[in-house]
Amino acid sequence: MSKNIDLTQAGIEVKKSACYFCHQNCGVLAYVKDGKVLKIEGDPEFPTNHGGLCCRGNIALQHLDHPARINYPLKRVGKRGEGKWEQIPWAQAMEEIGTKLLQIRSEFGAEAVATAGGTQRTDDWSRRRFMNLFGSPNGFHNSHLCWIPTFMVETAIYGWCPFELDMGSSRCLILWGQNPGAAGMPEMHHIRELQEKGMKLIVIDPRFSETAAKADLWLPLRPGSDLALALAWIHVIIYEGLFDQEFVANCCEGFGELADHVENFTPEWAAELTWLTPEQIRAGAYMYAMNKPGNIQWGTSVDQIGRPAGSTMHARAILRALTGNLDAPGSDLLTGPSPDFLTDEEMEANDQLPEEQKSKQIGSDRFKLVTWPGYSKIAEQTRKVWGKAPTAEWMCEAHPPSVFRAILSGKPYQVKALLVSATNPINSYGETKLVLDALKAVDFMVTCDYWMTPTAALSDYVIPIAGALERPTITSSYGCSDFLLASQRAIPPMYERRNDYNFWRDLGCAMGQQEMWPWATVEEAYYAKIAPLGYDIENYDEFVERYRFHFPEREYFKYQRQGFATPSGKVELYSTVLKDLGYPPLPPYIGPTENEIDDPELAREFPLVLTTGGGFMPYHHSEHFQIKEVRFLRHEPYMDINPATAAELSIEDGDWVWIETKRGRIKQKANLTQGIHPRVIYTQRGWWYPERSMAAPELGGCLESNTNVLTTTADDHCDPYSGSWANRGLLCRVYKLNASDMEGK
Ligand SMILES: Nc1nc2c(c(=O)[nH]1)N[C@H]1C(S)=C(S)[C@@H](COP(=O)(O)OP(=O)(O)OC[C@H]3O[C@@H](n4cnc5c(=O)[nH]c(N)nc54)[C@H](O)[C@@H]3O)O[C@H]1N2
Ligand SMILES: Nc1nc2c(c(=O)[nH]1)N[C@H]1C(S)=C(S)[C@@H](COP(=O)(O)OP(=O)(O)OC[C@H]3O[C@@H](n4cnc5c(=O)[nH]c(N)nc54)[C@H](O)[C@@H]3O)O[C@H]1N2
Ligand code: SF4
Ligand SMILES: [Mo]
Repeated sequence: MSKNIDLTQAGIEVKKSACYFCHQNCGVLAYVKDGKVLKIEGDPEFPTNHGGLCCRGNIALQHLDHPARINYPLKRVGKRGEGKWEQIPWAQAMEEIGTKLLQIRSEFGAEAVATAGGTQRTDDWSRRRFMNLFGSPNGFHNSHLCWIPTFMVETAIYGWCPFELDMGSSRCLILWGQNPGAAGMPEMHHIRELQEKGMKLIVIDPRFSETAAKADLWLPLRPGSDLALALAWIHVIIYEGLFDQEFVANCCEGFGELADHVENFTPEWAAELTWLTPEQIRAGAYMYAMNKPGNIQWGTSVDQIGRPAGSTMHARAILRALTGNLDAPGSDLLTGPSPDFLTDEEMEANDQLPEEQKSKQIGSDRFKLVTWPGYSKIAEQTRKVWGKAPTAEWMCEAHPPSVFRAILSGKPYQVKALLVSATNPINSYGETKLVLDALKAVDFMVTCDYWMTPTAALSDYVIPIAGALERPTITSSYGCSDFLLASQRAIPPMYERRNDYNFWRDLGCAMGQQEMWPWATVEEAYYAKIAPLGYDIENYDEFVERYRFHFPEREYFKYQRQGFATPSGKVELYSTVLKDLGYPPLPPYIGPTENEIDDPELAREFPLVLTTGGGFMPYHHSEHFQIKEVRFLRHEPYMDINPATAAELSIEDGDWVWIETKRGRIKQKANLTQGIHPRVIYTQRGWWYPERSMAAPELGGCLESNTNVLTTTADDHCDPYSGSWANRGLLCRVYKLNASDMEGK
């Protein structure tokens, strides 16, 4: 917008909004006249994107009033999945849904109602609040695949999880299964600047990803074998004397036991398991341990490797501690939850959920870390030191695959209703056929979304949700970081769309929860959240306009003053929290969820190693497939295969191929690339075809190219600590489509 025009005189307001199409939440300026957004652009003053927006951020206006958006509450009138809907008023929808949920509660108990969520996109503390007041412990997300297990393992070991890296003076950054080159562009820009100042970059990724291409050291390991690498690094750092002797002596418990434990985990031992050479393994350990301070950035991969995930997180956490890269300038910071504003946990009303109901949380008998048993233990420690607990929504959840199984089997008890908000489980949860069966079988389902997704299409009610430009946002990692960034609505919600907050509040009020929902709007709730900051402001919008951010003063080495939030007050290399929960106190070696060494017979049938997902441009999970400006950029699904492997299988570049695991098969097109090991296959995630019929059984072609048909959620494939399931490090086979398969292609 030209700087020469007097915007006020022209009747144009500039609103400080944010993009919500990925976690980066880039700052957006929205130019609004007469209630209409005329134009958007990146906010040049925003600290992360500095005015830039990616191809998704740039289509916010097309998203706002896209013809396929759901604008009014829809009530099913035909059979489930038939695609026949009646438009009803918002209040009627809340009334009817509320009545049904109360009926279910009186007949089957509150625990018969579950909620499913996705990655962090909304004010999920309000969902938790609703569930606590209703009395059900069975809320869950697929964030089991996305940092939550990492957070809880690390918090068990050193009392918080460093999700804030102090990279400014870092000399070495490890991106462990992380690819900001495609999944976090603003962060990638920052990393490139730091590399220019001399920071070394290590990338651990089986693919020669956008980020691996910029690394000083690229470690292309076998998918799912991260644990062997981490254990071998611990071995090298201890036995070659590279550890920080002072930090270990003063701040860590269990070093002697750890040294004994890793004695045989040599680089030579790990080489066979990781497909790296002992020299590559040593080079990584040397680079990290000898270039201090350094960081290990979290990436989703380790949360997604299933069975060895928890142990891998433990081993990775130990690496930070051994090198003293914790809470020191330039290293990984233990910030704790904000003491200055109300965290999400303080908005959740967790004290309203009776103990008896907590004990019914599905999966908490087996997967203890991210359910009430582990959460309570960890929250008790963090409260002592930080004065606050981690967010319970996300960190304390029912085990999703077990809830889907409960719907189908009635065990441990019947689950009758599922409230789905901000997720498309058919595409993004594991083992799609299980999810699909459960969604078809559940008695009552409500979905809150922008679009008629395959999941929404199977629902009894679909609730229209307001998008990024229609809602205020507070960005604060899973509701428990020490900083916040605040943005405002550009315009009020269009049509009968509402924010997710209003859905949970209005539903709660329709069921008698009025007294517990004092804030009529999200802005009022946010104002309550930030009021303790003590700014001279009258309302939330004023905070956004005048301040927009709250970044506390950095304080390093806080543990010297307050200790670590663990039972001993030290970093527990030997973890008593894990031990008390029945898990190994030191990280045992566990092979990839499916692998050629433990199961050679399976490997004969499925000789290739599969890794699924990894964010890729232009999509965000299963979103944006209906927006032509985005779809145009990549209109068909692709899997990566090495040309040598493709030649053996007579596959040419661009051929449609089947990718098959024990769970099922899907079609994607072959992308022949040297950037992947000859024994590894990488599939794209998220794919469905909104242009096809959304009625069952087609449901937008949701099984055809959907990589989660291939993944596994069997109990013994899940991480025993957290229950996260396996998307990476599986066994598969690949073959060309035959003539009859090609119909319609
Ligand atoms: N195989 C495999 N599976 C994976 C992954 C992988 O790498 N491989 N990655 C995992 C990861 S890291 C994550 S985070 C999850 C993501 O999983 P999900 O978050 O479930 O992602 P989506 O499938 O895109 O579903 C999100 C839905 O929410 C809607 N939506 C967006 N914003 C809002 C909002 O504000 N309110 C409401 N009510 N709806 C909204 C979108 O339209 C979309 O339909 O997937 C996981 N699944
Ligand atoms: N474009 C785009 N950006 C996104 C998203 C998106 O869907 N699309 N999703 C957002 C979300 S919710 C999240 S959580 C972040 C996640 O972003 P990241 O943490 O970067 O994780 P991914 O992109 O899932 O995977 C990163 C890399 O892991 C590699 N990898 C695969 N298997 C393994 C393995 O077994 N071990 C190791 N070490 N590496 C492996 C993949 O090749 C990939 O390059 O991205 C966010 N940004
Ligand atoms: S989708 Fe693009 S513009 Fe939007 S927050 Fe993510 S990186 Fe920023
Ligand atoms: Mo994620």
